[in-house]
Amino acid sequence: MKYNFNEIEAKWQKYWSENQTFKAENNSDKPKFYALDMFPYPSGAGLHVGHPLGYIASDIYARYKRHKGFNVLHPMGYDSFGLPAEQYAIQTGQHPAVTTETNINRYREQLDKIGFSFDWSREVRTSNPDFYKWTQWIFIQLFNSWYDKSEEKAKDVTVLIEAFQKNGNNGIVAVCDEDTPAFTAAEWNGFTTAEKESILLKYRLTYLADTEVNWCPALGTVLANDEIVNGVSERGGYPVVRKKMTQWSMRIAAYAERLLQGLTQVDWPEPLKDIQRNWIGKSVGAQVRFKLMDHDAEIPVFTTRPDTIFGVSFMTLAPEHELVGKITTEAQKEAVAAYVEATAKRSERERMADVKTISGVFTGAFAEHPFTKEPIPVWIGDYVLAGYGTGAVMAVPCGDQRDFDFAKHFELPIPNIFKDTDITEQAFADKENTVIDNSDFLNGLDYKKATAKAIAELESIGQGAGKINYRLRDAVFSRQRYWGEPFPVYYVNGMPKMIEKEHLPIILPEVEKYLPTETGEPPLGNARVWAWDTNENKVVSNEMIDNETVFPLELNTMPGWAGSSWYFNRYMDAGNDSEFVAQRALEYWKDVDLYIGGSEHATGHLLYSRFWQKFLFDKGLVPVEEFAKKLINQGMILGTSAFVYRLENTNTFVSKGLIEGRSVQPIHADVSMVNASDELDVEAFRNWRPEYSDAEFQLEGGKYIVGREVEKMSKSKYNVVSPDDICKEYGADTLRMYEMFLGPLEQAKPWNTAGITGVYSFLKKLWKLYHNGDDFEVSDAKPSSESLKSLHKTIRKVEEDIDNFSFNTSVSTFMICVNELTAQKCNSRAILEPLAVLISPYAPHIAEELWQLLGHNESIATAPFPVFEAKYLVESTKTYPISFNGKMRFTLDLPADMGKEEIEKIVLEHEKTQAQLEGRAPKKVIVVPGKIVNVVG
Ligand code: ANZ
Repeated sequence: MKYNFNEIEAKWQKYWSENQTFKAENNSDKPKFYALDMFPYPSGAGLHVGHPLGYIASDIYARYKRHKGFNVLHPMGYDSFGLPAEQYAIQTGQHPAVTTETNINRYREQLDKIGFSFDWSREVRTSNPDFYKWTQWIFIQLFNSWYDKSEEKAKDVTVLIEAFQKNGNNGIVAVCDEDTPAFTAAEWNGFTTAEKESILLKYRLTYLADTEVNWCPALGTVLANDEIVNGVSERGGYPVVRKKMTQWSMRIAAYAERLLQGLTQVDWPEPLKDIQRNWIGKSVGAQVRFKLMDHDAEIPVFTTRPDTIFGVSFMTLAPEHELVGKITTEAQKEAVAAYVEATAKRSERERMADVKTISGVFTGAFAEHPFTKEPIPVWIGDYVLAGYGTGAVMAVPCGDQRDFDFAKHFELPIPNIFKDTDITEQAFADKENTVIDNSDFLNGLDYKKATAKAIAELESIGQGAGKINYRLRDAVFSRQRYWGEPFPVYYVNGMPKMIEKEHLPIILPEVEKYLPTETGEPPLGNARVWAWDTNENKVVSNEMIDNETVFPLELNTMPGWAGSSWYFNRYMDAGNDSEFVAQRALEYWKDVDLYIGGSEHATGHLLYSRFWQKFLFDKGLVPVEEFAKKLINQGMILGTSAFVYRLENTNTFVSKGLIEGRSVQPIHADVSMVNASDELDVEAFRNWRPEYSDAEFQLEGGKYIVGREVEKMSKSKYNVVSPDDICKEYGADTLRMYEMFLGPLEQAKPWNTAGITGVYSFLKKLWKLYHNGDDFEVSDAKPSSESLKSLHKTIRKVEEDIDNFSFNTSVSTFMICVNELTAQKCNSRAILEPLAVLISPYAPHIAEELWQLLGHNESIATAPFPVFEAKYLVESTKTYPISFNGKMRFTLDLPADMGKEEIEKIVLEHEKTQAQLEGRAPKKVIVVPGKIVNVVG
């Protein structure tokens, strides 16, 4: 019987689906294992062979764990809100829900063909109301919570209100303390409801605020920092400008320290952790307040070097700093205004990246040095960022490169406060190891001591304190989009109110147009039925808005990262209609044991979801603080693009070998038109595009040879290979094994379809082992010791490999094993049965088929993993070198457990020994068992 993979694979895919083979149990005595993939955005282009790489790896692991006796949760779903469906809707009028559904169906079909062991009964889609109902609910939980710094924990806002009623905000330690005025209980109780609400908004974990946002006019939306690459939008590459808008924000900055500390608890790749650490950007230093001369105001600055306080010779404010307007003198007004306007046009990133251009303007104002009381000129300069620290610096030109450059440029004084250090040397990196000089009470102290002393002195005069600063900013949570989760929020006199849980989900309304309105409101501004009736508790027509019982609903939607920040919890109990997850399910599954996905989510999804998880943990809603114990970033599969070369301004294409010295333009050709020898199917190329229909070709040796280049696999580069084609031609088992065979999971590697035949032949060879000609045939005879050795070597290596996520090396181990068993003509059931289980995580269809042929009635999925036994690897014979007077003359294979005397006897009787001795009697025979025999004669 031939290895008919098409038939076998279809048969088992049907079997698995009908028998719900991979359905995970929420009530099980087995230990749990949760293997998760980052769920895909279902794009219109479908999957290419790069996409399933991580899914195959996690599937191998999930299947392996089932063989090992675990109850495995291996779910899949769709991150189905997002921009592409919306942009398609803008262009075609097609409802995003419709395109999303079509794309999901296509994804599902493709995934099914690869034979994943997903529990589809738990599928989630972030755009489904039964899912986003709970996203809305979590948003409400965040709104109803504040962060108690004294306990480092989120708490209910009702606790805060009670405290305010009793003691005002005295004794409350919250993130917003610096910009929240102190009030007493009496004052609080005297505030109007609106005043109370606006104070509470400063504490809530999600809050409305006027924030400076990254506005992308072309996309008509706000973008998060991680959605901007090199100053332009990641999607589409459009310019981004800064703009003030009222937006929902998430107080992720409150969790900065815990997000940092939590990294020590998880087994995630070190480079990814580093990216998160840098993004959080912890700096230890001090906040120092400089009094302004001639104004009743202070400039607070954040510095990491309070020890350099006596080196301050000027101060610099960010041009956007709120004091700039107040303190600028008449004489400087014009210059300052012009400078402020010029910087507004530059993005924060541009300003950070630009270290060469030195620019700034003097405000005319002076601050007073906290100790010397000397006047310090106050400048503005765009190297100081408005959004970091306090947006102002104490400039120390002898300690900081940018301050130094600025001082030189504007001829400001550069006082030296370091002992035995020539400041023109610019050894800034090493200033921490120097000793302070010219600094009054800090003289003679090293960096550490001077820092502590400076902070203590600042505290004693009431002008500063130690401070830790984080670069992590609160995350803007509003998007001016249609295809996202609606907020469960309506507005009463401009104040946001939450809709109660019983009335969720608030379903996305229908709109006629998916574009912003003419008045610049987000797309939901086009909805006619988008008002909240507080009597009926339902969404009603806008015409009914009376601002008494019917109020306008929020027009923004949530960002792409909302649903993905908690979906992993939903899989534990996906169908639950009354809770986001039942506590019992959470207690059993707890967290993700293995999470596989791309490293590009380091500062987006993987940070936001850690933040939400910590919040849910604080509220007692989830049992663990970190949602994923282990994470692996799979490397990208690269495409091998093909290029044709067009002679400039002609329709003539020149074969690769003939292009030298000619002026040609390389053009991507679809790789499906090129064979393994890089030869282009010229007819197919002519038919590809109308503009190539009359293309001329200059051939070499009668062929058109294309150029090849390895690039990111992408539809736009025409280098994508579809998994469907591979499955059709070679089968899913071959695809799965080949994807693993390409190289280590974490590394980037080019796809090369030509290499796949090796894996395909291997599976045919495996199939043959179980067959005699056309007939399935295994024997019940005792296996040979060689076969047992081949099998157990393989068990040991494959188990070790899977445990180390080294899937590529297992594939070659299987190849060696099958070659050995073939050479041994092994067809023993005792070998071939465990072999089927061993290979089933990698090639599950063929394994199931063989398992059935071996006489089993149940799926192989939970058959116990073969147990390695070391005894089979013990060598049964030993090759002895036989020496005469120290010179090796020949070798002899003897049983490994043979004793000294017997060895000596056999060696001496051997004809080659007789020939060496030529009748002489040996003086001595030295036998080292297991090693060597030396005859001294
Ligand atoms: C005085 C000083 C002396 C500083 C010295 C450095 C060296 P990190 O580590 O990134 O936190 N700074 C503070 N706020 C800033 C802002 N909004 N824009 C640009 N620079 C700002 O760096 C903190 C240091 O960066 C602070 O310490 C401040 O300069 C500057 F020898 O203060 B330093």
